Amino acid sequence: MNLSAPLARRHIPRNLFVLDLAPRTESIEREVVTGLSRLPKTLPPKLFYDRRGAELFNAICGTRAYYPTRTENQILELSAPEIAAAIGLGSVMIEYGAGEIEKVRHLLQSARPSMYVALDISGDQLVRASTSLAFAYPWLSVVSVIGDYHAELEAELTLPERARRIVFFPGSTIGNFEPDDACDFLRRVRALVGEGGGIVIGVDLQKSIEVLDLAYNDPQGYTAAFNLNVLARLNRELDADFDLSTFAHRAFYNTERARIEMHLASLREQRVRVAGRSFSFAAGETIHTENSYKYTPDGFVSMARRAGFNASRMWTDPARWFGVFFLHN
Ligand code: AVI
Repeated sequence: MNLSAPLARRHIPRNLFVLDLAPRTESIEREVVTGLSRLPKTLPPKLFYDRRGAELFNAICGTRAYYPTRTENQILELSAPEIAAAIGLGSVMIEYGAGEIEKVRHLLQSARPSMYVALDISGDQLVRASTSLAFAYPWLSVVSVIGDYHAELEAELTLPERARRIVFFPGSTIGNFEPDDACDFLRRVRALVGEGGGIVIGVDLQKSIEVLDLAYNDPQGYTAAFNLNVLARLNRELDADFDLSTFAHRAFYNTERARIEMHLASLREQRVRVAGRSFSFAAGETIHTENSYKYTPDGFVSMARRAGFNASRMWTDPARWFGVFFLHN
């Protein structure tokens, strides 16, 4: 993306700064080849979010079956004044996985941060969404960083020294991390926000298997298309030859591990070429594409404690399907 081109520049508001720290294709290739060489085969969930994947994810969020988005939005809307009071005025807000940059809008008016940093792997969507945010909030300094969770923000960006740092991590994306990685992520957030800082984080809570299974098998088929789109992406970007009609979406709740698992099942025995290598699939063999862990409030708070946060507060909905936590010291 060449943002310095005159045409592009004219559409970038003055209060927006864009930084591209996206992982290069070579590193994606390495991760894909490693994942497909494992048994069981895996692919990293960040591959979901190319342009089409981001569109499909937005479609999922709008379905009746996928309750997390609307439930979290309701919590944020109802509790915005309390959450904003907990955050305090004039902070630097850093949102990981900002996507369409919608949820933070619930908090901006009352928390009035001095700077908002949005980080997301899906560059086109991020630039479009942060441009519209910067136009809508001309008083706010907006920085959009194209990159994944490992982007070294502080090495690339000078954050204001004295403002309180608040990470905003809605959507229960923490559920897509393995529990140890989730704890490490919270530890890194704690180091980034420092003494006095905190994190507002959305967490999907444990509930009935029927509700969970339906959320990842929506009747419209958006989740299936989202899952299969990964193979279309590999065909395009890594010169792969997956025949999408020979793979099927599978999603189910694993009760023992308290997680939804998403897989792509090969419907027949076959060989597929990816990045110049050949991978064989038995009939029924799956590629494990995502885990989405579901927490209990106590389980999540004890993980936050292990990560070093010693104070927490939770806002939830009447059915206690979703929790928005504020963790700080
Ligand atoms: C982004 N993440 C929190 C979603 C989830 O629910 O785990 C991704 C998703 N996968 C299928 N549907 C939604």
